[in-house]
Amino acid sequence: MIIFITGATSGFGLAMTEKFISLGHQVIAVGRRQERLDKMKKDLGVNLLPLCLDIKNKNLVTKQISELPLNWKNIDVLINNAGMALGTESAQKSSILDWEEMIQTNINGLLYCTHAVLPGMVERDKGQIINLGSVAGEFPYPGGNVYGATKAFVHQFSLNLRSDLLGTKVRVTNIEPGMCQTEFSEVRFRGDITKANNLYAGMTPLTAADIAETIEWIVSRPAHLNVNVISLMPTDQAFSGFAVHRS
Ligand code: NDP
Ligand code: 8X3
Repeated sequence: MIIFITGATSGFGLAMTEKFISLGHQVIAVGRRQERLDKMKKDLGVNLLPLCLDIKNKNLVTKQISELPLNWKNIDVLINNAGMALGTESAQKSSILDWEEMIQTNINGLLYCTHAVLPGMVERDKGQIINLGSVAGEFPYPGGNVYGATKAFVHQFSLNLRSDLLGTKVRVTNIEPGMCQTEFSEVRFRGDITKANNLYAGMTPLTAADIAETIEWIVSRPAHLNVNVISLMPTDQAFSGFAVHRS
């Protein structure tokens, strides 16, 4: 299979790339950091096609996907994984630039990739799209404001895609993980490694390997079965009750 993975240079994307290559698939690995892509190419070999691409750039996404080499063109699986949270400040203290960056990446970037790949899947009547949502798209928490809202978009867009694709063999899944230790929190806390590590202190988070295994399971389900949504959390994470302010 040909598997197109955005955000392949770190975390979930890197773990998925390694897993799918080890299973003999071809992987198109997308990320912005060229040096990481070069190292991946060296480590993973001919079944890896590195694509240095910022998914926020609509024209470049369209161009690079339309110019894929012939033997890489017929994408079987699109994994819209690239994304980020920036900050945990309350909405009234947040930076509008952070909000825009999250919307442009988690929503617009995902849409550009989907829009470029989906018509080919429908034409071939075969394909699978897996979107990385989050528990933050379902459950609110302080400081989750725009990040959670972008993931709520991913949830509903995934379900709406299924509605449009009924009658085709194209499948869509939204996977919604909870806390998982990758570079995610380093990005969220702007490189403050201590703050990022403290988030996982005294608990056992999910790992990128857990997500890669789950996605491999989704991809290997038979063609008649669509996994709509998967929500998964560390056993050490759960929900909270309503907050009440008392004066
Ligand atoms: P990482 O920070 O480890 O990886 C994020 C990846 O996205 C990197 O490879 C980064 O590569 C890439 N990326 C970011 N922006 C762009 C862009 N504009 N264009 C192309 N690539 C981009 O985080 P995770 O692996 O943890 O996160 C992956 C996804 O999972 C995200 O959508 C995140 O919101 C979601 N998620 C994460 C959870 C967690 O707790 N870790 C839980 C739930 C969901 P580069 O910088 O090279 O471009
Ligand atoms: C990230 C998961 O629980 O940190 O999407 O919001 S959480």
